[in-house]
Amino acid sequence: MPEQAVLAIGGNLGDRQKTIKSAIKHIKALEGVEVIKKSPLFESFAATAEGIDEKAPRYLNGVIQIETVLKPGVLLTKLREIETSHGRVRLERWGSRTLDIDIITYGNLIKDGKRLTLPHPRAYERAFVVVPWAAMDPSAKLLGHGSVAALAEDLKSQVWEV
Ligand code: A4P
Ligand code: MG
Repeated sequence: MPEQAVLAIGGNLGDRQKTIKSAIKHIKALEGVEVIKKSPLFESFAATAEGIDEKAPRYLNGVIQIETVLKPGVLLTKLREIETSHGRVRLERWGSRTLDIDIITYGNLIKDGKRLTLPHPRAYERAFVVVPWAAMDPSAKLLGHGSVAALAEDLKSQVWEV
């Protein structure tokens, strides 16, 4: 049975909009994955290990809803390949990047593994995830945190539509 999953896509280096569009195209092209819905894109200041950095390049972020027959670990591997083919290099955690694709939810799966934690442990507190998600799907729920629209309401001042 296919599962519904929500993916968060973002980046703060290069032509951000072009990269996100291309990433979605590559996700669509994956065998066993269908893109069901796309959010509008929102801009925000970089969240770094030291807090919000207004001087760092700004991020552009969006989310998509997919339907997939791929297992979550396989999906993560495929998404990693798409990141790499779009120039992603991993230097430091939360460092600037051309493209980051995170799995926010995968069905109702709860998992805390070495490679994969589901739902994404920081999604609920990130404006750049919940605001686009609520715009895409006003009735969405995040396991353990309830209404995504309610989470977005509290955080919406941290992001702006471009
Ligand atoms: N991993 C565990 N669970 C997941 C999941 N559900 N989806 C592991 C994707 N990956 C998951 O990821 C680090 C590790 O998380 C991987 O080994 C993977 O197996 P990464 O992509 O290599 O590094 P990262 O993205 O720097 O780390 P992380 O922890 O995913 O960072 P976040 O929390 O996603 O933050 N500011 C703005 N404005 N917009 C952003 O999009 N993104 C980040 C990254 C920081 N600041 C930002 C933004
Ligand atoms: Mg990531």
